[in-house]
Amino acid sequence: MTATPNTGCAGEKNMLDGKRLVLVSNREPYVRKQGPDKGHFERTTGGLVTALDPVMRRCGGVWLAWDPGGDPALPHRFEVPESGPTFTLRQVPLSRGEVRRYYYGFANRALWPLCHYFIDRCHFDDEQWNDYVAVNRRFADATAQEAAREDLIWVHDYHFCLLPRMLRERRPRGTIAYFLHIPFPAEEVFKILPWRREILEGILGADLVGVHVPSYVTDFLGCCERLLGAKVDHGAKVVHWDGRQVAVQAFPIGIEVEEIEGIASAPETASRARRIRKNLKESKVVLGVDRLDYSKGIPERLLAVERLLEEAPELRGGLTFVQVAVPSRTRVQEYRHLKRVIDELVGRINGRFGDSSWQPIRYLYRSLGRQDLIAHYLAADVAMITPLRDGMNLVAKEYCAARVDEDGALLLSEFTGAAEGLASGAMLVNPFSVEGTANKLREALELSPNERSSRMKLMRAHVRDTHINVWLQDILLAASKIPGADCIG
Ligand code: GDG
Repeated sequence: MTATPNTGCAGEKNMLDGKRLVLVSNREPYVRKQGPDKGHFERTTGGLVTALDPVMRRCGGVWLAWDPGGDPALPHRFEVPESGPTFTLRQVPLSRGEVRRYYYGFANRALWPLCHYFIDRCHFDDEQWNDYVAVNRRFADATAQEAAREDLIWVHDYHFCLLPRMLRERRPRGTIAYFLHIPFPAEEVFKILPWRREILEGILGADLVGVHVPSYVTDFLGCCERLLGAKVDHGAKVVHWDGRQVAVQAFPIGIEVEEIEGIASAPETASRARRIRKNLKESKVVLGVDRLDYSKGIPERLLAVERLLEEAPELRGGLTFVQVAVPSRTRVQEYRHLKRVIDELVGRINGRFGDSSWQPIRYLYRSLGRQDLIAHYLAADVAMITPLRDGMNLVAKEYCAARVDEDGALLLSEFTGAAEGLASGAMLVNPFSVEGTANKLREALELSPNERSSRMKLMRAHVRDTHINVWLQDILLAASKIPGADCIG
């Protein structure tokens, strides 16, 4: 059953029935500013925070997150956001060594590449695993301190696969939900992980396991059945484990559509979009926006743009590819290497085709302000969102929400969760094929205004139907139906 979009706070609060939401994620929603303004908080960037901050602002409760390099002697509970506090941020201090081994190590050099099918990038290291266990345990203790018996505990993402089980040991009758923001891979890939059993058992401490799309549900159930020997009801999508029933469901995450539409409709955003186009000499604009991550397929995308410029010389001088790459995980070797690869490719392509008045690639290695980002969405003729693998991809949805003018084409990788819902309007591509992507890009650039508009209308309708409120309410509804739930409903 799907909730009605935009019922907002009232619907969610009813489902929580006065109980609190205790949310756990690695990334903090607000971070203390550096420099003279130190002591104040600003919101962080990234898919998870973009999705969950509005939820917590509406529902209230406690959000536990890491404090990397944090001093355990300093205060770790704050009311946020500063402009009008609605929830508590509880920071869990981690030492630099723990951050190195748990976060940059096991989470981002074992689980992240594994779940995104980059087997050759996986590093399995016992020390990193040990710190992953220790940090999950620290969070289990902190969460148990914060959560009353009847609260709904909601654990997020691959950093905390062990946490549901650890919390179950501390709260045998508590209600625990878990949501994985990245893909759950096929069994043949997942079984490579030396700690596959511990990870599955950890997640199965939850009552409700949420993933983005049905294929991840199928893969997770298959792993529980064949790698753990658990009894699985594939029809009901339930794992029988440890005397409990664990429901596994797809909840495709969405965005706060009105926030984006509001910014996109503001006259200043439209005039910023016009300035962007003017600065690009009114050429056709193709846009990529990603964290700088190998899963996002940025080099492959650059190669496709290069191929198109080779094959369609008439586009030279009249097409600009703008790539916004937000710095990410810069302490991980693979990410530093990727940055060098991209720098070199951009240089090579600009050197090869550019001249004193035109550069085919504009590469912005930084995070843009929210309004500037949305102005870029509005300025683009084509958004080129071609990850090699992506759990969902919120940028694709934000691009459609921003197109209040119902214009703009979307070139979307078939290996994103977003492709399942946006397929009717997007042009789907296999990003591993340079030639195929170049051809599709050309087709996208040549779509008639009518075709662009009818495709965009379909995609905007889907984005509205899968609003972040729908995601939240569907999860709360599913949590309220957990047999024997002490909380909600
Ligand atoms: C993970 C999963 C899943 C990006 N550049 C700027 C900026 N952003 C914001 C976007 C968007 C978010 O970052 C990126 O979200 P994605 O979903 O595209 O990707 P991940 O960060 O990898 O997120 C992903 C997501 O979790 C949610 O479950 O969809 O599959 O990998 O919101 O707007 N924001 C600003 N400036 C930028 O330059 N202000």
